[in-house]
Amino acid sequence: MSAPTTSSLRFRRLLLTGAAGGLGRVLRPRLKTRCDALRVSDIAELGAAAPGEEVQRADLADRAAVFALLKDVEAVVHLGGLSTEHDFDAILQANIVGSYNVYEAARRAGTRRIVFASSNHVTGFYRQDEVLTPAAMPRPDGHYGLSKAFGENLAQFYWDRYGLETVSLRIGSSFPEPKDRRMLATWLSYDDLERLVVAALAAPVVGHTVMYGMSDNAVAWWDNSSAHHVGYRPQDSSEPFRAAAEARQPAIDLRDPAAVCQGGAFVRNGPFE
Ligand code: NAI
Ligand code: 15L
Repeated sequence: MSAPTTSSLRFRRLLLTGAAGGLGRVLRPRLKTRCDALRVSDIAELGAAAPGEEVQRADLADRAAVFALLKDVEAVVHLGGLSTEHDFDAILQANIVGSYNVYEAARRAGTRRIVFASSNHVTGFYRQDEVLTPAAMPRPDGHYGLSKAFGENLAQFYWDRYGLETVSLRIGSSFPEPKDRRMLATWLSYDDLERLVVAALAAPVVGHTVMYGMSDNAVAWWDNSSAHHVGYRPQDSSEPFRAAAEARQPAIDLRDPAAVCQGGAFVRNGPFE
């Protein structure tokens, strides 16, 4: 049997967690074209199921609910959880216990692969004048970044012990456009996000691969050459937004860690939702 390509990729059942969130709403219709059944889940309201969709609300911290969620699932795009800094107890439930539940349920269900939405905040305390590979030692910039580092370790463990594959995507800043100077380096367009997730699902052999998620930006702090096998080829760039971003933020203060560190404001204990 030949491995799927990004154009022929098709699953029987794919699970999308965090489907009610910003990126979940972007990926929900796009992933639908890649599977017979798209199971969408979130703790929040998800709306009615479209044709070919299964809506299954669940709290990721609820183990029994997550075990039910993974039933007959071939692959998972795991976006669910808290996506900014919070107090540790909240992060513990949604991101740490939540990700453990997803991995353990996936192992029991015989799921083949997970695409895990990690974050650039795993390495947020590196400076903006350092270019990192995914092998750089983690330097999380808060509870949130710590939880994503845990998620990556979980992925490594489930690959080493159980052969469950993961691509951990250290996503930069995936929004309609870069909001400030920092995001000129970290921006990931929604179309490139789709390319990245589809490549991570389609690559024939990944084991546990860690890579950064950014568009083809002129300024970059991350070197993804160790993940060339995933076949992600970004097509967008933040450059057309440069003038607007610089006008919004005319100067940066080099004494401010939030201006100098890759994690931006997260290194100062924010933003909170
Ligand atoms: P979001 O906050 O809009 O979406 C996350 C979703 O997870 C929400 O719909 C929320 O209701 C759900 N959720 C939270 N706690 C839950 C729980 N206990 N059980 C079930 N669902 C729960 O975040 P966004 O921007 O869509 O990000 C998606 C993923 O990508 C997140 O894991 C985030 O950490 C990651 N990421 C996003 C980046 C971005 O630039 N948008 C950058 C780096 C990482
Ligand atoms: C993240 O991990 C967050 O989920 C997102 O909301 C942004 O803050 C992004 O990082 C970023 O670093 O810009």
